[in-house]
Amino acid sequence: MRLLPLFLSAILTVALVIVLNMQLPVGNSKTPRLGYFLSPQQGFWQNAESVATSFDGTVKVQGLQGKAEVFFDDRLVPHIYAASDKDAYYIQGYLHAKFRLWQMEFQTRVASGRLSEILPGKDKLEYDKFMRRFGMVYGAEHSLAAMEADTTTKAAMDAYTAGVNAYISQLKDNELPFEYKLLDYRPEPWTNLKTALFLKLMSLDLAGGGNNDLLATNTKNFFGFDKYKKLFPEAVDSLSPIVPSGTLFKMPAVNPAAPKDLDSAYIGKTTAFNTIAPVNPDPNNGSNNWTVAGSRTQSGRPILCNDPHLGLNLPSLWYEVQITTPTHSVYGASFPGTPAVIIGFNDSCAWGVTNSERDVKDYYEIKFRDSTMQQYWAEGEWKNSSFRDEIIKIKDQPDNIEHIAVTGYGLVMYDDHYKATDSTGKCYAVRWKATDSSNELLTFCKLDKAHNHADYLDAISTFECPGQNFAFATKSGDIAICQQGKFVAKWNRQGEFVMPADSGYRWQGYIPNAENPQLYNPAEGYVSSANQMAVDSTYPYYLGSANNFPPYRGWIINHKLAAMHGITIKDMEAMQTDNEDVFAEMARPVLLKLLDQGRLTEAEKKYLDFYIAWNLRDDIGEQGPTIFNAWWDNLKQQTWGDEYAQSRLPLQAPVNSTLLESLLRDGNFVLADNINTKDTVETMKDNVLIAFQKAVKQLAILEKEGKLAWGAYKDTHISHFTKLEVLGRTHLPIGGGTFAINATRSDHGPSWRMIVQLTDTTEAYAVYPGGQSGNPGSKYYDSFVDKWVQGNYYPLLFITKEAALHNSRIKWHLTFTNA
Ligand SMILES: *C1O[C@H](CO)[C@@H](O)[C@H](O)[C@H]1NC(C)=O
Ligand SMILES: *[C@@H]1O[C@H](CO)[C@@H](O)[C@H](O)[C@H]1NC(C)=O
Ligand SMILES: *[C@@H]1O[C@H](CO)[C@@H](O)[C@H](O)[C@H]1NC(C)=O
Ligand SMILES: *[C@@H]1O[C@H](CO)[C@@H](O)[C@H](O)[C@H]1NC(C)=O
Ligand SMILES: *[C@@H]1O[C@H](CO)[C@@H](O)[C@H](O)[C@H]1NC(C)=O
Ligand SMILES: CC(=O)N[C@H]1CO[C@H](CO)[C@@H](O)[C@@H]1O
Repeated sequence: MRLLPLFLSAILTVALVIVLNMQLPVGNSKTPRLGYFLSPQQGFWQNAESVATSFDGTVKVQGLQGKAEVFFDDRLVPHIYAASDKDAYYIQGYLHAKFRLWQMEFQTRVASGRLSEILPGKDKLEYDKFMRRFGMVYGAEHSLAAMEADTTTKAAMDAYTAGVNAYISQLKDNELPFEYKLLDYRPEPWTNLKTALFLKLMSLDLAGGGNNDLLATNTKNFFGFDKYKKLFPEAVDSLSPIVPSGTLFKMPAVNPAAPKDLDSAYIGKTTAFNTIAPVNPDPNNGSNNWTVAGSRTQSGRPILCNDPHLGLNLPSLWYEVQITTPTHSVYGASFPGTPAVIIGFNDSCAWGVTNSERDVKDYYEIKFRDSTMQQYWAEGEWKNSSFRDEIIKIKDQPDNIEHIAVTGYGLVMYDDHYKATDSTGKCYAVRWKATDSSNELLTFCKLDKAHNHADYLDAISTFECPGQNFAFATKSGDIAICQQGKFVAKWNRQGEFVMPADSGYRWQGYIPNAENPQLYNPAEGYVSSANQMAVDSTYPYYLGSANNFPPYRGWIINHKLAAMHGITIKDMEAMQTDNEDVFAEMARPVLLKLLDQGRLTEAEKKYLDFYIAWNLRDDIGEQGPTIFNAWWDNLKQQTWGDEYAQSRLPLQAPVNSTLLESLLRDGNFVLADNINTKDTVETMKDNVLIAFQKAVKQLAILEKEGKLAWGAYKDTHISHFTKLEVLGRTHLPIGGGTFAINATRSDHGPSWRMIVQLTDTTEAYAVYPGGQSGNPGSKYYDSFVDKWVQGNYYPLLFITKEAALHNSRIKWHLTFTNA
């Protein structure tokens, strides 16, 4: 019952959070039943789990093909031994529900725009509308059809759903997860559609790249296309791509033609758009992964490393599991909400996944004939639209109906009823690849069973959206990487801005899988990806503006790997938690060159000295990263804040690499002048000085507050979904940063660190910032956090059933039999 004091303080906070964040009406009958929440028999007290809780037992269920055994190890990782794949997925569903039910359900509620049912409030309704109009449910329905048309994935989902529901049906009121009691609702039955919705939520989160069409359109209109191109270039100088420069690419199979009216109808056209999509995935939802071949390792066998960087939440996005059936045996990270292992290894191979950041959604301007939206103008004629009504149920209130027009250019997301923009009556449709039918689950079901490179290629071949980099290695010594997805073959800058609904602007075709960026046993002896552009500019297809692809982590990983030999697991651990800040390293010489040090006061010089003395690592106790961040942020503001302040509409800002590379080229930047000073023309020298002086003022305050050291300044935390502070872990003492391989920011970072060495006996290590249980009253709620904070790993136990019976790390035994 270690969490009792925590819960006492939680009660006070709960009331506040409900009032402040959840905006429930206060003091009337609609507040949650606090009496129920506090009741000793039913309420949250029942969720506290004793440290000595046993997970032994026998569960009677229906529909298993055979008896199944689950052995939990000392970290509460289940090792599932089942008579068939179906049984294993059934038990995986049961265990996901047993340990993570609220999270699974809540995430699919978010995905399907159903928050208002449990949490009324204008902000929740806005969120729900966004999800519906963006096509989350529409897309999930299409994917579900594809997943159910395939016998493998249909069987996996059916079994998984039955397993989740078996748990829900056995759940007693007093055992309901804490969050249900807090928010006063009950779980509903799981469905295959919910699994599809969960996967769509991942597509949305990982579709960070190219998500700024509306902002980019405003920005292009505000500056004009010529200046826009300088602010948002197509290439970066410091790129170290996944496929090495100099690789010869084949002639492209698809040659998209740019429309003839490009200048008048697209690039030069101005359309004001003042809405920003309320849900913008973090552009840093990225990751690192790399694989080194036996030629570079001490063991002579490949090592694969993966750490997907995502938002840090408790409970974690991941749930660790081993699944063993007569057809396969696999270990790794799974998604509560989805059957199979997503990132992991088996006896033959290991794989990891990172985000491709490619642009998979585009917006079209739609002109309707009248307000009924029944006909829209496209390709020189009036075309009929169809409709989709999305009914949003609101707790204790009448339903809200979103009447959404469906066009040949996608769902009409923005119209007169939703964030209407200008008086011209124009509407905007969104064409999102994830709303097409595709079967991403099949990829993971097949990877779990893969033995060799051919199996891997077959497994990933059906993966369409969101594009991912799949890193791969086998015991036989193969290494590979592929940026896989069904990517649209685009003409230059297609889909960067809102497009007219006309044939030349449609998606004209897809890049064949064989032409996706990929490597198989390259001479370099390693493959890696870290969200950078996958290829250089000789690749025959347009990838999207360089804005979407941060180059720095990829640069440092490739440079380090190229210099390493005799690599061991310890080397890889050290590299995954490496804090070298390569962006700061590239920036320091040019910043110091541009800074007129003669004009600094003594007080300012003090901070400059700290900065010069900095070892260029984002280590926890360093002051340099804080000084650099403050300086750089002020520099951006000083450089373009004046121009951006003049816009009535929201704009998109250039990325760090664009400014830095411009400085490195000629010490200049296109927006250097301060347009508010009419008589003088400022240069970047002026901006660098003013920015430093402004930064020092902020730094002096930080220093007084004791926050000059990087760890204190960055203040990493892991929040519970409800943002209840007592349920999260705050003020974590860790280093790392956006540009370091150790990409830990304040609320974002490596979500599953895994290292697998493919020796005869697989050696695998991993850690994630969470714990196996979603119950805040359990000791396993956050049991891995400290290890993760220290940058350490757990050795993973991948064992046969016979070995499990005698292994000292196995603590509990749960048997499943048919009732
Ligand atoms: C590999 O890197 C890509 C980004 O290039 C990222 O999307 C993916 O999650 C990474 N995979 C691993 C296993 O870290
Ligand atoms: C991606 O980033 C957003 C914004 O930071 C965050 O809310 C979301 O949880 C991230 N996605 C995942 C899967 O962590
Ligand atoms: C469009 O709808 C109108 C009436 O709603 C109908 O008369 C017409 O045949 C439809 N056109 C097409 C191409 O379906
Ligand atoms: C740009 O650089 C600043 C450091 O000054 C950093 O805080 C920010 O996260 C960077 N932006 C991106 C998108 O990486
Ligand atoms: C890297 O990040 C981890 C947290 O994930 C942190 O514990 C560790 O201290 C960092 N490494 C270094 C060298 O700071
Ligand atoms: C630890 C474990 O379960 N190993 C199994 C991995 O899969 C192979 C078959 O592909 C089995 O032979 C191993 O026993």
